[in-house]
Amino acid sequence: MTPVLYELRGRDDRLRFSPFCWRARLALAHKGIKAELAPMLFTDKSPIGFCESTTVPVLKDDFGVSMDSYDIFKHLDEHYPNAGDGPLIGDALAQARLNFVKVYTEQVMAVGFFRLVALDLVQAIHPDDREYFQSAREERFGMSFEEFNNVEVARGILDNAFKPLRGLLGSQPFMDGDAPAAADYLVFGFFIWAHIVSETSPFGETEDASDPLVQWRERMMDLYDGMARKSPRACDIPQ
Ligand SMILES: N[C@@H](CCC(=O)N[C@@H](CS)C(=O)NCC(=O)O)C(=O)O
Repeated sequence: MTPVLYELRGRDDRLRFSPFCWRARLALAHKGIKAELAPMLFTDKSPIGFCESTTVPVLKDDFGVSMDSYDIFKHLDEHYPNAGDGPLIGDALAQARLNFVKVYTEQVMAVGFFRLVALDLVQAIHPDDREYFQSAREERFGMSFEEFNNVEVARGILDNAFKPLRGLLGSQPFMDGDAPAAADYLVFGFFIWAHIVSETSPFGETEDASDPLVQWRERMMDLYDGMARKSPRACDIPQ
């Protein structure tokens, strides 16, 4: 069968911004695997009703069903080890180190991105999903989106969170070395999420083209025939 990647869609079917689904998309592109992209709404999970998951991405292929972005990396390495650009993760030692990148990304950096784009994100989400999404996240954060969305606070978090990335990318082009792999996709998922839903830059009012992190983001945008750069943004599609 053609592999199918179930992913979140926004108010327009062309708006595909989920950071976790982007990880899976990039991992499939890395392996040179063409998948069918199947959309899902937060409030209609029937497309993934065949499995236990309540979240996307979900990948279904000849080898089974994988229900989490990180598990999709592992699944692809297990079943398509040498396809495309080779391993996403590598050996057990590499995986143990990658776990740190995942935790750092989701627990430190992601919060900054979320506080930067929360209100724009709600506008990018499908109208049927807005109330569900906003109330679930407001409960999780213990504050309204109007309070949570704070560009100054967000940039403070991101300035700190970006320091280790800049330190690394000052001496190598990708987080995984000379070429991109799982660590790059784990982190970049959040950059492309913010880029698709919002015009607010994570770097401040002006971006410094000599910043190694800005340069890395541009390289990531260009990967696989510019798939991230070509992805429609909310600002390009009228409400
Ligand atoms: N651990 C999961 C997280 C996936 C996740 O949270 N996906 C969101 C979309 S960005 C989702 O499907 N949420 C469904 C919901 O909140 O009901 C992964 O990395 O794949």
